[in-house]
Amino acid sequence: MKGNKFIREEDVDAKSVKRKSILSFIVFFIMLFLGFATWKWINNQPTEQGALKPLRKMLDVNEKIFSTVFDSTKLAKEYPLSAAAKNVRFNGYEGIRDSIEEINWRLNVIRNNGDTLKISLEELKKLPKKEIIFDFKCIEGWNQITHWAGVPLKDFMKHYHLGTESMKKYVGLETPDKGYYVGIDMPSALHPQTILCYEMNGKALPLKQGFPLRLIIPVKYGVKHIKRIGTLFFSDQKPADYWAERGYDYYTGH
Ligand SMILES: Nc1nc2c(c(=O)[nH]1)N[C@H]1C(S)=C(S)[C@@H](COP(=O)(O)O)O[C@H]1N2
Ligand SMILES: [Mo]
Repeated sequence: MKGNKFIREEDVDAKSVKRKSILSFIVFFIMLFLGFATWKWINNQPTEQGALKPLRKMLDVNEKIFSTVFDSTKLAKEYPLSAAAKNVRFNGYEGIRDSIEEINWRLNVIRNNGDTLKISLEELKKLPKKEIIFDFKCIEGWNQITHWAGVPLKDFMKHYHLGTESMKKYVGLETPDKGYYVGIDMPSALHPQTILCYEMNGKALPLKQGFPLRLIIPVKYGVKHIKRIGTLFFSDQKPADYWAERGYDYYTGH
């Protein structure tokens, strides 16, 4: 046997190490490329309600879990009158910048059959009045114990024979100019503490606080408490929602 048939041990090691490191390099670059491609792909997806579609899908899964876990019989904590703020904060002017007169205002309720009920503030005030003092919470990070009164949405719906409408999955509410709008899941809309509100601290709502009529829905964050309601409708599809379109959670319960 000639010496050149023998391969020295060191040579074998050096060769396999070289091969292994080339392989590692290739794998590393493939992974790098795949990571980059995925990142590119997510970024190039269309947005849906303010979030990129693949990420929105994950949010939707979260929302499903929360909306089924949400217990509509759970009451928000209520407080004594003495705890209610005298100087009530206000926040958000969307849809309420124009002036408004009570005589020109009606609550438009679109029935399932397409008819529209037009209800004046005077008529609403004849319905049983409920007061509520609760901790109003805004997503932006402030909260305040405040005092409101109006007719529970549930009682309102019974009074106006909106039984078939209450079988729908959502209530949609819009300002008269459609500048602000929210969608509420039916269990939260029919929650005993949800009111069509026309009073704050025992007086008519101030303009900034939503005169003549706003929603007070203590089981939700401030964004859902739409001020100056013009139209109310019912739907099995999620109604458009101003802040959900800008990326906030649709249900925003707490
Ligand atoms: N029409 C209308 N309603 C609205 C808003 C708005 O911009 N326009 N902002 C919402 C938000 S984010 C909050 S926190 C509450 C604040 O209610 P307040 O002004 O009575 O404190 O109103 C909600 N309702
Ligand atoms: Mo808010």
